[in-house]
Amino acid sequence: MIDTAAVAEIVDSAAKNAKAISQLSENGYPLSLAQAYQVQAQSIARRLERGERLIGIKMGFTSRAKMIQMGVDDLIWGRLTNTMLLEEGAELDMKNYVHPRIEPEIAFRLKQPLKGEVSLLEAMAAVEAVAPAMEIIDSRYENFKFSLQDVVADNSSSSGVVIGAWQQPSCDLSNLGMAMFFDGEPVQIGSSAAIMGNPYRSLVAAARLAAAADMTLEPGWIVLAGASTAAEALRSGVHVRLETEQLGVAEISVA
Ligand code: 0L1
Ligand code: MG
Repeated sequence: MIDTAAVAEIVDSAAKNAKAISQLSENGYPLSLAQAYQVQAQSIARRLERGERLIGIKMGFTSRAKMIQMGVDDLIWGRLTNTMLLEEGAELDMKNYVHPRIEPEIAFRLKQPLKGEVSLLEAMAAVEAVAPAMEIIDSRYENFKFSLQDVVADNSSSSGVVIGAWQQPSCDLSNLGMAMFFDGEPVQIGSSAAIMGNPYRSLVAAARLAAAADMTLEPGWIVLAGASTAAEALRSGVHVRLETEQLGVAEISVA
């Protein structure tokens, strides 16, 4: 019998103190996927008890590039809180992270609730605004190595999000060019098509997966659709810029 609350304390304190831990799966905590999501919920509950606020969810492993990069083969999701939101153009401080990486994404802001099995059209109708975004992922496991259960327990590596200007969800999102630059040099180039063929499909999956945790995607919430390319390791001093066809830019610097 695994004490999921005790495991939640381990991952929460690793995230809070930016200290790497060894993989749960290799150190006496062979979690099932359901238990891993329970640990995730309990560790985020600890953050909420400290005053943080839930602002949405992130979808993970929504592209083949990411699945191959991390050696897994299933969609996952995690919770976003207000302290993970970094102001666009702000400076990120490496000391708050273990070994952060950054990846290009598309963000949705909802105007209507979504829960359970919804159609693509229903998901589209629930979106108030869309924006170019970058997720900062920071696995709390040594060497960024984990099993599917490990990463889910660790809130699917979510640790930050930078969102560009919100805009009307009027353009077709199914094949937008996305290029991420470090100090003006392209480091990742891809297309929004890599996100499940169309980022709105990720929103459909988000509604279904969150419902399994009895969670409704609420109006005002942000849903990060997932990365269109592999992630890049951040380093001190670098300026990161994402350019997304039709949607514009999102930028951040590392101190
Ligand atoms: O696509 C994702 O956001 C997955 C994040 C979890 C795995 C990772 O840390 O790369
Ligand atoms: Mg991501």
